[in-house]
Amino acid sequence: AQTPVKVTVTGAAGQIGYALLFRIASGQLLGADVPVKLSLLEIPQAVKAAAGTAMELDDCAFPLLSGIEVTDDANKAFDGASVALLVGARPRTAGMERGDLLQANGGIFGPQGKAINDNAADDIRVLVVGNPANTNALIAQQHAPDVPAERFTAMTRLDHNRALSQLAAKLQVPVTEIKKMTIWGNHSATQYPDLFHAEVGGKIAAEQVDEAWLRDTFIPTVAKRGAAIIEARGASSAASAANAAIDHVFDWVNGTEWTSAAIPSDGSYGVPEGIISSFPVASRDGKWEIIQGLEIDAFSRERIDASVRELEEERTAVRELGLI
Ligand code: NAX
Repeated sequence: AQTPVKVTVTGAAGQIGYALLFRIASGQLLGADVPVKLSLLEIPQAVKAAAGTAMELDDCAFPLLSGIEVTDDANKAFDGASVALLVGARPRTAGMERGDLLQANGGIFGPQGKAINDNAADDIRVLVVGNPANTNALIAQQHAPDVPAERFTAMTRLDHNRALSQLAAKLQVPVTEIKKMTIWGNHSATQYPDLFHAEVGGKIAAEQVDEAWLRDTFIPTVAKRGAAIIEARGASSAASAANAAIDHVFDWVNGTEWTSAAIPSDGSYGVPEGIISSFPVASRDGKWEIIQGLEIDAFSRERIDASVRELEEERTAVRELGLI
């Protein structure tokens, strides 16, 4: 039988953790034939709650789940890990400045990056979900010099899935009719969901909707969907975020022709090298590749540039704070 793959989830006692762990254990993260070992990393105050979730995971008697550990020790949690889902983060609270937010997250993602560097398996793949996800991924990556830089990614798959769903509803087509959707830039309100390369029934999506809807409804609805969920549910997206994390890792490992993921830029499309920005990507042989050769018109250029500028500002800020 295949050796179980170790998957580490941080923030395991949180709401995304609760929606995520059962799906990993049931085989949806890596495939229905891949046994997994789970490692749940939490802060000391939340270890007991995470252990409670571990009891429930036991109670599912998942055939693919070969073991669970719960710990507040990052070195132990990442020891031998092949997949790390970094979900736990310091949220922005009232009155908090961006610098405070980045500082607090630097205190989490710097040490976790080092623990990954020192302990993870050679094939480690990291997905950062905790916000600000792109910059947290950059911080972790910069503390893991021995891990190939491209193994650090951040999640824009939820934004991608939201864009698919909004467009499918508008055009009254199944989501499966939509190809080549792309989210560019930062996982923030500046993100750019691009309909100029997306295709519906083989034709460009932007040509099938009116420009006002695209500009004034579609883009802001996708970009602000997180806030709308909080407003409606009284809590932030959890099951949909967990679902997107599953999609991201599954496609990374098993391959896809086209999706969106925030990966380190190689300079493509004018995005400064090293910045962890969302791109149209394919996954081949277990590696993300930026899809090349797309023509970017002025409308898209302006929006991609604005989001990338925000990422550059975040990178400058974490440099000035000495976090990278
Ligand atoms: P919760 O507050 O429910 O859970 C977070 C958990 O992380 C808590 O149990 C906390 O104890 C733990 N934690 C904090 N610091 C930790 C550390 N140093 N090591 C290990 N665990 C630690 O938040 P939840 O709703 O689960 O959201 C988690 C993160 O996902 C947030 O940063 C949130 O902003 C982000 N999101 C990102 C999304 C994306 O698309 N990239 C969408 C959903 C979500 O908003």
